[in-house]
Amino acid sequence: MGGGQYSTEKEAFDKNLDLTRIKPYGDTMNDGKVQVSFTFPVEDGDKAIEAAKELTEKMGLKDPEVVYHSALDKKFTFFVVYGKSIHTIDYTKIQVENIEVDIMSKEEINTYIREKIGRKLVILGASTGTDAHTVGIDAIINMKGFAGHYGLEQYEMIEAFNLGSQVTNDEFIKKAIELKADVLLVSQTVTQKDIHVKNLTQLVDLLEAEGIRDKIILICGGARINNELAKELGYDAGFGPGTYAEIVASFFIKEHVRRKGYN
Ligand code: B12
Repeated sequence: MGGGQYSTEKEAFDKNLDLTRIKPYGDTMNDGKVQVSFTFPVEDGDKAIEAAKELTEKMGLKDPEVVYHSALDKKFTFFVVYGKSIHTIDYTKIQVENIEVDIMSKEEINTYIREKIGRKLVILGASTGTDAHTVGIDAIINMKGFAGHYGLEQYEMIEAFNLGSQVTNDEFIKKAIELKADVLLVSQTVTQKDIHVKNLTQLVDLLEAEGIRDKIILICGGARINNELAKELGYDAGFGPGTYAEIVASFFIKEHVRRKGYN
């Protein structure tokens, strides 16, 4: 395997940043250095180490070095491999669907709801399906919030309900109907085997079957959720790491007003 992407040796050692051909940065520009870790379902030993090197070469890493290997069990071995990526990315062509939110303060949000909506907005949140992670949804809803940003329970013009974790989609919808929720906040943390996709999709299907999908602002969030995925799954918006209550509230109050045609 060689550095097939370079037309000249000079190019291989070019230390200038070229956004049309970015590479991982190790300790010098364009060195392409990356670290990968994985487990093979085989016994630790020379053969396993060679297999780990060959795999990382196939992944596009030049000069792979197995810097750590450890038997997890008789038949499983964990590896850490360093290598140089032969691939580059044209950063100027990358497009992501970001959510544009004009972030308002807690006070501005309360004033906006009072003046434009004239009643408290009802928010219902949960970590749904089999997902047991509550910290994310608590960060957004619970009074004390997260990282110095109060949660929605602190907002005078918001009535917020947090059902916690492992709430089935059926229970969630039942509660949404009972409370006449304006906004549903769904948290999903576990993404193994795409369980979040199945669960989030099922919620949309059930809301549609109940005939209430278009009456509700439907938002999901979690460490591996982004707006693009959320939209694809039929949600109004999706929020990832670093979200605070005021960010999501700034989005849903304006969306509510837009839909109701208030001005
Ligand atoms: C704490 C924790 C647990 C605790 C949870 C306790 C609790 N009450 O929540 C316990 C021990 C129960 C647990 C269990 C498991 N966990 Co766990 N856990 C974590 C851990 C260490 C931290 C997660 C966390 O609290 N983050 C802090 C919060 C604030 O961040 P956040 O969730 O991203 O939330 C922010 C944003 O994403 C966003 N957000 C989140 N939700 C929402 C919702 C809306 C509407 C909006 C707008 C925004 C939003 O806003 C938040 C604030 O900014 C992570 C590893 C890590 N370091 O991240 C693993 C991790 C999430 N767990 C993991 C796994 C696999 C599990 C288990 C399946 C393990 C097992 N085999 O049993 C079980 C899950 C069982 C189940 N049925 O769900 C994996 C998930 C891998 C994956 N991608 O699927 C992780 C990443 C660990 C790992 N590296 O493997 N876990």
